[in-house]
Amino acid sequence: MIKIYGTENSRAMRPIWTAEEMGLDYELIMMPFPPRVFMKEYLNVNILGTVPYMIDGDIEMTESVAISQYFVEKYGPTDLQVRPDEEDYPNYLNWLFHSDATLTFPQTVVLRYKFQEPGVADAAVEGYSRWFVSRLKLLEHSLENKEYLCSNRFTLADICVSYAINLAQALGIEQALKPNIKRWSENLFSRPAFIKSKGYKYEENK
Ligand SMILES: N[C@@H](CCC(=O)N[C@@H](CS)C(=O)NCC(=O)O)C(=O)O
Repeated sequence: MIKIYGTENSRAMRPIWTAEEMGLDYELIMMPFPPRVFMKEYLNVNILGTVPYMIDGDIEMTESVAISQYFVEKYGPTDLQVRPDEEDYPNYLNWLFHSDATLTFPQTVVLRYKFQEPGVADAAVEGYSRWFVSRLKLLEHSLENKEYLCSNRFTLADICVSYAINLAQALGIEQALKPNIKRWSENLFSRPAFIKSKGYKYEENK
């Protein structure tokens, strides 16, 4: 059975949300954050100590977007996947990579220095918050008169990109909620599969 390791509100939400949308059968192991500090034995499972981590038979993966893409391609067919013969396929790929390499990356710096090591690098919190907000220009522009990012339907691109907006809210980067992004993300965040994936918590001594 598929096994996903995660922590609350982390990038593990991408594959968890995807699995919930697809109705996949999977085992979820929720941990305290960061697990490399509060659950050191996790380093024996994932040498990086990061989440998500996914095991499916002999397959082990560490990247939230790649795991989500693996689910739709391996366990589809599903409309979450935009296929290579669809017009929006290049766009879809671009959004999948953009979601983590361009959007979540600066947020990681904010998370670390705003909440985990406050006072150590306040200028980085300020600078990378601004970096993140300025990188949202493409998203805000692309959502003009559109309900979804690709192919006029809800896809993995919406899941992977909107996770960064969910994280922005958790990090207190309110400038992220530009009008189109706000409308689009509110719609996505009302989906039962999103609500379920956000609700998974670590429970001590469970
Ligand atoms: N690019 C990876 C990054 C994974 C990652 O850094 N996850 C964060 C949580 S969102 C983490 O595990 N941080 C804890 C740590 O670095 O110890 C992905 O998309 O899955």
